[in-house]
Amino acid sequence: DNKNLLENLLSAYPGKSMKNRKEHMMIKDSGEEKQHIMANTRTVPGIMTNRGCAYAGCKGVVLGPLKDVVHITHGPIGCSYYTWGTRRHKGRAKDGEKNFISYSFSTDMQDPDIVFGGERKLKQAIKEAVEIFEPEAISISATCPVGLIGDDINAVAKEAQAEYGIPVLAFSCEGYKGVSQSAGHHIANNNFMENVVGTKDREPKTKYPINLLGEYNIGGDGFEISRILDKIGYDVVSIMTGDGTLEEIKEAHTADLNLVQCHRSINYIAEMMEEKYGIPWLKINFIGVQGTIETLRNMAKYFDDEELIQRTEEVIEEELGEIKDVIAQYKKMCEGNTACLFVGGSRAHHYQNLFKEIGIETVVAGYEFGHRDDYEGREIIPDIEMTADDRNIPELKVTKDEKRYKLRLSEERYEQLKKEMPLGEYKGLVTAMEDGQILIDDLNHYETEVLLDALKPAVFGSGIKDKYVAQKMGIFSKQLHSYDYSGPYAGFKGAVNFARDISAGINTPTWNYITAPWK
Ligand code: ICS
Repeated sequence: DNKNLLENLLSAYPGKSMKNRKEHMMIKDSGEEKQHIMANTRTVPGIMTNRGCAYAGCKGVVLGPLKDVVHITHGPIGCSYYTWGTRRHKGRAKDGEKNFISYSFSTDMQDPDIVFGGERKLKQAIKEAVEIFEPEAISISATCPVGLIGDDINAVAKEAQAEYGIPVLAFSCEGYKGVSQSAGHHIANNNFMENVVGTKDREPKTKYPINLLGEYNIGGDGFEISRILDKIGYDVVSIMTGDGTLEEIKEAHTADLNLVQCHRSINYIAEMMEEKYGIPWLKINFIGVQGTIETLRNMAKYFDDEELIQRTEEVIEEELGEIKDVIAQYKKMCEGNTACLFVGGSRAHHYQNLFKEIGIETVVAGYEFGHRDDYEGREIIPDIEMTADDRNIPELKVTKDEKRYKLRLSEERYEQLKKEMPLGEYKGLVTAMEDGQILIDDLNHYETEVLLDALKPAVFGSGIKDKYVAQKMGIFSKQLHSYDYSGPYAGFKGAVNFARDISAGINTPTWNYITAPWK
């Protein structure tokens, strides 16, 4: 059984590593009162982890999708090159908007810059970017050597901002600032709150102004979500950050509700905006048909408006009518199979719904860099011990903005709604799992092979770093980060794309013809 499986897996480790890795595993047992899992701690040196760095989380994940900003990577060329287009966050310029998504900007630091300092090169890069591209803003992201040699990117940014009259934001997101990309999310969140949100006012376009947080338009997910929200009549003030602009984030404080898709990467802003401007946040999930329906109904209920509730039901009915039969068809081809999901900090949870809708059960799930609250729910936050790594990132304290704070819900109504929907709440991945199933944090290549070999799932949902290991073992691997050049997978139409892709991947006879190169 799974207990033996994990014991066998662990037995290959030397004592200290065994103890460490054991804490990052759990077999769900709802009979136990409180089950814990260790997360967001350093990977054991020498282990092949799938994690990224703080720079990846800041520049690559949170900043990168903003299309009106020239994102300058201050560092050696590799950091910029490997974050160039690989995440597949798409951007489409609307009227008058600028779009630099397809570019990659770097100071291309060389040995002399490391020895004598790179600030001059950075200033020159900003000058060129302003002259050639005329962006709405510039971001500077630091890579490891910048912090090590002590280039003062904040001073350079300040000077450039004064000289060119556009926002120039500096992010001290050196790769080593945290144990994973998660640290970079936090650094980006803090800077947006300090320097961007609340710097421009705006009148709502409809009665329902909202922000969409933690949605990055991977493979066009955001295009599908926006299509649905527009159809119902929502006014999307800003998106953080898929297909988004910095201009819109300036106005984000004018929304009446924050939707949180990816809790891990953006919960800091959601919390701070509630504190500072009084905007409640709702945990949503646009992955999966049922998730999408539930999300839309919760949103309508939040605004408590008959017209909106009715319109929501109309749209749901219309959209469902278009996809129901197609999905049922694919379900027949997938039913009874199992999946192992190992993705970032939210998708190993979100995608379980979508798999379930085509009859596939998730038997192992884990995050690369989720925190304990992403597993166990936000109620665990007060119990999480701060480590030296956590203290690397300044904890930003915000207070009520007396001028712009507005109470959106009475205290009673907030408490009432909280009972009916995840308002200001995320319950975590563990709740999605069944008893006996495995949760595993910061999974590595060795463990991947052992688990796949023993459990032989029909599909392994993961990323580029382990995709081909799985496929050489004869197991279909679907990249749940980049979607393997496909997508969108969100919303109603996305669910159809997903069902089609998974069904094709599972049912292709290819897997029967594969002999692993090591066999
Ligand atoms: Fe959030 Mo890859 Fe998101 Fe998540 Fe995050 Fe990353 Fe991607 Fe993955 C992400 S922000 S890049 S939902 S879009 S860092 S797929 S936690 S690891 S699961």
